[in-house]
Amino acid sequence: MTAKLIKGTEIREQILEEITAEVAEIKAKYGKVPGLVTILVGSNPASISYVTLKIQTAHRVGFKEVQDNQPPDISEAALLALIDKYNKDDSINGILVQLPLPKHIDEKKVLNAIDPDKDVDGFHPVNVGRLMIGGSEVKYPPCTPAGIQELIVRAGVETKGAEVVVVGRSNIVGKPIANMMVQKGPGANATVTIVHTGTRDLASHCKRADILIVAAGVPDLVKPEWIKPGACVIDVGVNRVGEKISEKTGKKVAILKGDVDFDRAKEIAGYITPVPGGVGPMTITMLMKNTLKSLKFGLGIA
Ligand code: L34
Repeated sequence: MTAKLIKGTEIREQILEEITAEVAEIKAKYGKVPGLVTILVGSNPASISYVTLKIQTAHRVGFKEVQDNQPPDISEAALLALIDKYNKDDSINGILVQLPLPKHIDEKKVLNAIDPDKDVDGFHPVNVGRLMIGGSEVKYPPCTPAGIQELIVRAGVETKGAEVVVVGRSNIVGKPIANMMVQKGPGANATVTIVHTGTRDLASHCKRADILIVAAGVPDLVKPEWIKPGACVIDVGVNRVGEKISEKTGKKVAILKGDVDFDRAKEIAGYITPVPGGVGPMTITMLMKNTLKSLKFGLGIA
């Protein structure tokens, strides 16, 4: 059996077209476009790559986009002051501070400083709380989990009553996606298990999963024997395992690998996301969706 590929790059196109059209409509009617600022501290190669893609996508859908790069030794106080500046800037609807931050900066303090109304990452405790409550309380679902849910729904995979196993308990992916899948409502209503480094028998849990969501950051962690035949496998890992020369550009690029042994897993799973081209592009797409939503909240049309 060969699994159906869930292509984030394809699903992205449709959603970005919808966003582009809506941005144009709002611009014509209200004279405003969504504004997104990405704050990048230092020069982590993965972060540079993701932030560049975010800014390019924002540009493509007609947003005002600001890429604010800061040196690795920026003080915490200076970073907090910068966030305050964008909190007060009416042309900015979304503020994103790319993670991870250098060790001398308290990540929690930084995330808490972002105005929850502009927190398009959905990482502020207020938005985390809203997500936990669910339903109409949710303003900004975090981008990677929102992208995962969208992929599952658009692939036509039934979630109601499904056994969902989430591997990993990060604040960015594991905890929020588990929380979203357990809510009562469409694209959710599942029975959810979170497994992590403290779990006694990882394999036995994974084997039960109708939908297996893997966000551990460990290349090839999930073995094909752990996959239930026909299951939907969502691979959130983007592990940089080496470098190669790109055929397209002739430049050095990272070799990316997921958390799942893709080549063998695809022979067992019913659905599977590739890395790259699966969850990653959806993360960026959902960021655009949240930023547009932020402008709409401001205009009273959301
Ligand atoms: N604040 N920090 C904040 N928000 C986020 O939502 C993130 N994340 C994670 C890291 N730090 C963050 C991202 O943006 C991970 N992440 C992310 C974003 C995009 C992609 C992967 C992870 C992505 O587009 N991946 C492509 C390959 C890109 C490449 O070639 O490097 C893919 O096809 O998987």
